[in-house]
Amino acid sequence: SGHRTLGPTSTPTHPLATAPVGMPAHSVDGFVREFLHELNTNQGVALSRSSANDQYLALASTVRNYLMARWLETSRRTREAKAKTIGYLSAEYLLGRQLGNALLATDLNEIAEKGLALCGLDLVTLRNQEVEPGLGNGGLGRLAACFIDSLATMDVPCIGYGIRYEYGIFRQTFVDGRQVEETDTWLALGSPWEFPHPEASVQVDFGGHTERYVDADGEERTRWVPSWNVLGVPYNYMVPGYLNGRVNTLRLWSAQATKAFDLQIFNAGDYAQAVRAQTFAENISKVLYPEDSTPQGKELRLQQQYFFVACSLRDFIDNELEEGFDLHNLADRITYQLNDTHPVIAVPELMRLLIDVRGFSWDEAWEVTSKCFNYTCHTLLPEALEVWSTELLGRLLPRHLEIVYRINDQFLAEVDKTFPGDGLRTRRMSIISEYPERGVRMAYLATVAAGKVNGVAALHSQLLRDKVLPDFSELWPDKFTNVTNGVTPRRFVKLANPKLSDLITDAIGPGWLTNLERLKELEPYADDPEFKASFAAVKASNKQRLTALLKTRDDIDLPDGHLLDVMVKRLHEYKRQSLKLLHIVSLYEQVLSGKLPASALTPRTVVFGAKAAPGYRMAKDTIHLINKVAMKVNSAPEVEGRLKVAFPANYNVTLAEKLIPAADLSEQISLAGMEASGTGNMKFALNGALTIGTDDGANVEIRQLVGDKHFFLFGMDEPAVTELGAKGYHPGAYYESNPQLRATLDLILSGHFSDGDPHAFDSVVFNLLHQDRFMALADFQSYVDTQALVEQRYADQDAWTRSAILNVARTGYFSSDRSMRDYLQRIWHTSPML
Ligand code: GL2
Repeated sequence: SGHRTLGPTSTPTHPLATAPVGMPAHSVDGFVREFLHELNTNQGVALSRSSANDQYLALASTVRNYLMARWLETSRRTREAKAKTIGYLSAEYLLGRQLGNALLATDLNEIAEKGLALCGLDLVTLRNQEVEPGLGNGGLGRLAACFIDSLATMDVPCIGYGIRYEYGIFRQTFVDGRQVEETDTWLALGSPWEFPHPEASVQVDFGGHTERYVDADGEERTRWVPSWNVLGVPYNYMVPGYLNGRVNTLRLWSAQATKAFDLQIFNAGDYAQAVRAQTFAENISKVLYPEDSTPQGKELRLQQQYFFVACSLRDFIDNELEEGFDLHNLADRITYQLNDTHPVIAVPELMRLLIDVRGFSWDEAWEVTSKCFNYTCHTLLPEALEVWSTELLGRLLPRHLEIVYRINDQFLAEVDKTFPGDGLRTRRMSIISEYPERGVRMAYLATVAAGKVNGVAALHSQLLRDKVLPDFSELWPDKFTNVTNGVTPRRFVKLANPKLSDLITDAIGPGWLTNLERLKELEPYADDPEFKASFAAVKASNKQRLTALLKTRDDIDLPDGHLLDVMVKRLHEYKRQSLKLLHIVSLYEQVLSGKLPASALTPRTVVFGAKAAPGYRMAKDTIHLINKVAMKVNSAPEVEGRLKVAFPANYNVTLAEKLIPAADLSEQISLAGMEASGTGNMKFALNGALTIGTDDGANVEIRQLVGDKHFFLFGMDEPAVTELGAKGYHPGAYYESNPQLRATLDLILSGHFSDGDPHAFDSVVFNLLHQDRFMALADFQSYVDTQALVEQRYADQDAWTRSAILNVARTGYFSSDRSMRDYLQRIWHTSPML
């Protein structure tokens, strides 16, 4: 291992060889030349014989070429300045389509549109060819993508490290209303945004055992003797800043068999076995685990985690630092952000590198390691906190387990010094859990090693201190902090909502896209009749755009003039899609039974978008129920023109970009204390939807900023939830005492939505009636009452539009640029390059 020899072997004499890399001309003509050149030389086709895919790939390469010089220059500048880099370690990056963002970052949109038109091609059609890289599950993965966008835009050196899954999040389809998963073959038609570097592959070891030996200086040392290994091949992706000339790197690792690995077996004479070995190695980066917030503890997942982390640490030391750099000073050059517990195995890996490979003493290594990491926790669900059994960890990474034990010994000694004789506390705080099996609590390991530990919204960070890690926050109060999440306005305002963006620029001038607090300047326009009319027209136009998309994409008809009520997020019991469903069934039941004339309903279309983890039964049954209710409600003459349910399959970033700008009402209805932050909630508010939501996650901060009058709050708050839980929660009591709730559940139990089969939805309904861990029945009445307020408010379109404008004006805080500023100041202690 070590530094590779790079560059020419003798002094270059051609003037171009030492000049900065060139960039194609920023003109329609230059663009057309470059595009046709790419089509002809890269795709090997003439324009007249090119497919839409050829054209897309050539277009992507063309735009890429405009970023290339800046990318190489960014890397040169960063190295030269020896600037501190953010190493963002994340198992997920939910990037969304790349082309639109690259066009935006290079200011090439108009040029591309004109140039392609001169070639007889349509930019929008080609943009729609792109299959989004879905290398994440939900909010956590999308957050990582927003953060690296913001860092590039703010001129901060950052390398995003992760896994190049061959298959991303599954493609969801519905068969008879049930979710069916298909593989996501995002690489099948080519991947123009990546640059593989097989020559820079890194070997990653697994298994085997450890040995003690005495080195030349007479020191006792440990050596890991692994039993197998794989290669990590880096694939680089550009992360362009917005119009600022910076292009950072996202480096994703792909697993391959090492030569030695199959040669060994091949020499033993078993060719078929050698080929199987290849497959075995490549399995490591084959597929993204589709569980969101509920990991399954699979061995392959631990292999994935160690694989990408080991590659990433080695990569920075060997390829980003100058030769001979003294690793005692590593923290001056990199700060690693641990995106949840998935990359936490990096902590013992850095210790191992420093001690076993670089000859550091334990104390020297800990001194460095404990300065290099910070940890972000993204959950409050106990089942989401990863615990790896010591049996598995010891088998896969025996040296790392030893190191974890020693970190724990040293840590518990410190606890004992601070709280002498408090054995109970020591046991509570141990990184090693003993029940139900001996395991390593990755969140504890992260907390012990990290300089700072943060939650992702104010309420979440408070609950993290008080409920998840109370002993740790008592021991190290200053270690804990909050950074409220944010979203990138480049993708989720400018790209997703160009018409609103133009309207904003007309009103307050340019510059707000990189200084989103400036949206405040829109406040006076909330009372400007002309602006209000334009704002409403933008919303109407976004609805039409969505209507057209859903027609072609899903053959769904969106009615005109409805309140568009949207709930899009992963399907999870704590998020309470079932509560939204009860509201729909309740409205429908009241009309059906004659309690309410259909004319009393505000015309409303509810749109769901949600994937369920393939092994999560309750979530899948809920999807089935939603689809069955949709089928019935949508064909019932009683509510025709008044109530409609749409559930387009395969919700993803691409669909989100069309759905969110069209929405009137944003559903953020998790049980208080369960949603760490939410980020969809921010995207909706920024695009002028009003929120109906609980006092949970970032909803709390959204409501504080937009004001109570412009936010529909309902349900128990977190202390009330805790109190109800302590006193004993009995969902059946709500069923007994609330006639409308009873009629609603009874209608489902009657088989009305399941062709007369009364048992089809037993799992969902009986779970609500007898367990209801997330207290949907307790919040039901408050929810439907608040929905009635929504309808009253919507009846006054002028007041609604005013509130929508104020939502936009007051939510600039939720730019991920602001989140990054917070991390820079309070956690990373570094600043943009100037
Ligand atoms: C999540 C939280 O559930 C969500 O509330 C939060 O907004 C995001 C980003 O911080 O992280 N945690 C988690 O495991 N997933 C999330 O979306 N998947």
